[in-house]
Amino acid sequence: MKFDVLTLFPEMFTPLKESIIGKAIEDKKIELNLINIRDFSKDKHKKVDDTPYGGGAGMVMKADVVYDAYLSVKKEKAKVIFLSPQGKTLNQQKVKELSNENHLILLCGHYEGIDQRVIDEIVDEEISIGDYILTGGELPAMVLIDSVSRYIDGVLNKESVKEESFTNNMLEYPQYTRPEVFLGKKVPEVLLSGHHENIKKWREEQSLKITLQKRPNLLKLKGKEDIQ
Ligand code: 4GM
Repeated sequence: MKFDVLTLFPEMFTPLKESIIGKAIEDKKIELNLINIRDFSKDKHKKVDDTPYGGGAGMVMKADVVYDAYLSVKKEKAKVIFLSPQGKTLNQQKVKELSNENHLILLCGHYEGIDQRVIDEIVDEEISIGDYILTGGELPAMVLIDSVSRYIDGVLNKESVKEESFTNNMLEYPQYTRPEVFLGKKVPEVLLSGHHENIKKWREEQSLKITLQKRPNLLKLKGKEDIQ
């Protein structure tokens, strides 16, 4: 999977170079290409934004600068995603669908927004990470890259993807490790029994109980918007 990110703040993506995603980039399982939109300003002051037509507060990113940044990475088969509060909310189903693409171009806005004409011209899909406003699309782009990369072969071990939360719309059972007693609390006996069938049954019961308690709506989706 290749991610091209069009942004005014490429340095914001440094955290993706850590941990599992960092390793996936090193191992060439995913490719992260950061494009600084400012490099495409033709202006001698490297201006990328201007005041909105019709008046009002804030600045608007200029259509021609964003378009030239896009042309520098444009490919026939790439899907262009604009991270915006107006988009469809990202969920695990969508994450999985996106992981089947080979090339995503992520457009990150800042200031008050981007000139609508370039959005209409280049964007295939508008995605939001939730109903709240951020100062830019960079954090949403990072959330998308992280969540999608987990489904790319060789990024996680297969067991982790299979057993995690939201698999079949169920939350995960609780986990325990040494010591056997912590602050007077003992690890559930069944997990020490070595009886694999009982352990499996106990974990399934826990998953169901926790899902009912914390996210009952997920159960309603069972079998409808299935994740795996
Ligand atoms: C307005 C238009 C995405 C604001 C375009 C971006 C929240 C989300 C921005 C933009 C954002 C979200 C920047 N805030 N909920 N702010 O996914 O890029």
